[in-house]
Amino acid sequence: MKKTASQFAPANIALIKYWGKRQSELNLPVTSSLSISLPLGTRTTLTLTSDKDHVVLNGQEQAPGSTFYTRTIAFCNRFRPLNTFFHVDTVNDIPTSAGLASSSSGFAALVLALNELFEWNLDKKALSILARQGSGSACRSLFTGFVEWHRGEQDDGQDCYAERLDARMEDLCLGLWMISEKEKPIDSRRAMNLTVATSPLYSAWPAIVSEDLKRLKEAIFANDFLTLGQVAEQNALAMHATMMAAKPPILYWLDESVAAMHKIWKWRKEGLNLFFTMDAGPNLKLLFQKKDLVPVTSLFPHLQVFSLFSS
Ligand code: 2P0
Repeated sequence: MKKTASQFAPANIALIKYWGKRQSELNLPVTSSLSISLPLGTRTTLTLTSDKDHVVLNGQEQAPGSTFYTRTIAFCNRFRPLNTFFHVDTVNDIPTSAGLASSSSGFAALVLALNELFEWNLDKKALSILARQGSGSACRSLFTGFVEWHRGEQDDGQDCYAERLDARMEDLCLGLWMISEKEKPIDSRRAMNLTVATSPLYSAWPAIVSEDLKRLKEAIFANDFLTLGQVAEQNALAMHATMMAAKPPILYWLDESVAAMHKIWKWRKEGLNLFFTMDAGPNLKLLFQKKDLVPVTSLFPHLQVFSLFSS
């Protein structure tokens, strides 16, 4: 056992969304999903102390009882040695709770840091299974590139893990179009549970995902950007449709989100290969190819652009 450990994990953006659990305790999803990792993410430094637990997020001490403190310490408790306390220092280079998947990189970085601290030497599959128990989408943040999270069949979740797809799309770019960094009105965990419990459209979701996942994987392996963009955009809209039909309805979009969608559709009609995906928040993630960087950034000034496979 070491005294301190520090690890980084990338944030990931789902192209085929995870929306709904078949079992909440272990975060077992109703469907498989597929993501792309960003160069941004979370660095978590763990130190064992004899003092008391401390959780620091982006330089700010978190109050015991706050959601972030409670979820982090509950996870650490599973591995706590006798008479030992954790100092958890987490730095996100993406806004926390802005629908930019910071809980995904957060739990992945925490699991990687625990693995280093306690010298478990677990493989990526085992780490992915552990990270999933902190937050479902975290299991995809153990990897770079395209990542598939397998739904699995078992009740114990041992076949429910993520793995990297052996494929690249060299010219793929993702642009973050920030509309609001404010805390969202309902967190994604509650929103997905409410959707499963009350949305009459949810029963259509598993079949949508299985068809979209098949088409997306074919597109990735064929280096077919247009199909990738189309499928990712349709899948995101279908997810949002299921939640709009929940009772009460869940709508993360703001006026500016809808305006951005119309702008994208207008320019696509004019021949620009630009698509979007959206998560549990008002911000858009634009998908395009490197060759279109100039027209896309002139339409969306101050877009934060990531070239996903270039390094
Ligand atoms: C995703 N989201 O696939 C989807 C799309 C949000 C929209 O995974 O309850 O924080 O911790 O398993 O992983 C966000 O949900 O939920 C999420 P829990 P999580 O990225």
